[in-house]
Amino acid sequence: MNKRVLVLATTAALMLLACSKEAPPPPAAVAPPPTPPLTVKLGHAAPLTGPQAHLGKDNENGARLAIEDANAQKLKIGGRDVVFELMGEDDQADPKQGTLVAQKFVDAKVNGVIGHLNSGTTIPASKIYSDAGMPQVSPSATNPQYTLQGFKTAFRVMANDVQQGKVLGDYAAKQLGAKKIAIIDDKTAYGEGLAKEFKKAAEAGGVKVAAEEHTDDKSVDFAAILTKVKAKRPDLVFYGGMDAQAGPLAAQMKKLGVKAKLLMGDGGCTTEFPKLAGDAAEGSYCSLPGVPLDKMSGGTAFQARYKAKFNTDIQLYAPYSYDAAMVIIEAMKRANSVEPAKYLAELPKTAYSGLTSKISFDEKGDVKDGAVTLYQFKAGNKEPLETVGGAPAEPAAAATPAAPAAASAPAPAQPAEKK
Ligand code: ABU
Repeated sequence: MNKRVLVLATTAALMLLACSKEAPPPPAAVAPPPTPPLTVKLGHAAPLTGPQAHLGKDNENGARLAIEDANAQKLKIGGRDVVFELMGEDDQADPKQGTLVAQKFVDAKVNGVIGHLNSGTTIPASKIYSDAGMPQVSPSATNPQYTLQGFKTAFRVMANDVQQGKVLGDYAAKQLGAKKIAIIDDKTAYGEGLAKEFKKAAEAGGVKVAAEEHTDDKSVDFAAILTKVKAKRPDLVFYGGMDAQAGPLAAQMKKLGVKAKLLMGDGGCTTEFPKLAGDAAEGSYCSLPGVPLDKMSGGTAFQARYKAKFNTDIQLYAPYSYDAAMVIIEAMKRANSVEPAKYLAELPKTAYSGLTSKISFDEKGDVKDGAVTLYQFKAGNKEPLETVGGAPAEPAAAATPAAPAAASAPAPAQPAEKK
């Protein structure tokens, strides 16, 4: 090998060595793992055991349908995909249990609360939510006190009992022509409160209250009360309480020969009432805040969907529970945040064309233009008689702030300043 060949071979070998030491090509860029969706928990509280379990389940079912619809929208809030989840709790319609459930929701850092069902639980729980800055929308608690406490966190989507009691009292005096009546209530925040408002309006209409009796929300034997009532020979009995008592009360009125019309508020205006009362339900009257289901925007379709999914009929408040959940979700969308401290400011600006009505709130957090409908039970079904107040629902399910509609229902007492 001559010198020239040797140089060339050495150079080639060195080049090969250099090439083999070159850094390997960088690995292909790996996409970062996708950010998981943000889970947004909504608390729902209602009695899921005991005599009102069917109503509590009805409320919960309504909220579940709302969450199903919200999740189908594949929402992005605050730049994150969100998934809504319901945390359902049983407050047993018991005020003390209601406060325990409220504290549980606060400790679990839920993003908002739908509930509670009963005024007796909603009112004490509302203080806990207020202290925690937790938005609360009740679908069904109708005692006026709930929104008279001045809590910035408290809202409801149905007319209250100042409105309902007035409609019932007027109806007893004018349409039913009652002259002498008996009033029975279950001593709960709801039953007693509604009876008080009913009495005020009935007396203003010239009706004489001949008897006032009280039971509770667990009793089913009313013989002693009805014996006293019968002795007064009333032409109408008003019952303030829920269907679990109203049903047996109606049956026992018939059995004992109390020949008076029976008039009830929303607590007795349920699918369950005629099942409990049997043929004594026939001709009974009741009221329900809001318009009849078939007058709601999408009410008939909601009813069919509810039945298909849960294999049972709507009892009472499921559409309101649906709207309560949607009002919270729409406020989160407008605030672009699921944080209670941020979206709470949007709730008073609600102008949501919901299932039950066009929902906006007055300065207390009560729904504006709340309607009340009167019904009569005929052949096991409640048939609408007339609707007082209310604004027509709109078909769109969007929520943009709009000019407040004028209130038409009787004005309740002035609230404390919202705090
Ligand atoms: N609105 C009647 C049932 C719920 C309540 O206690 O107010």
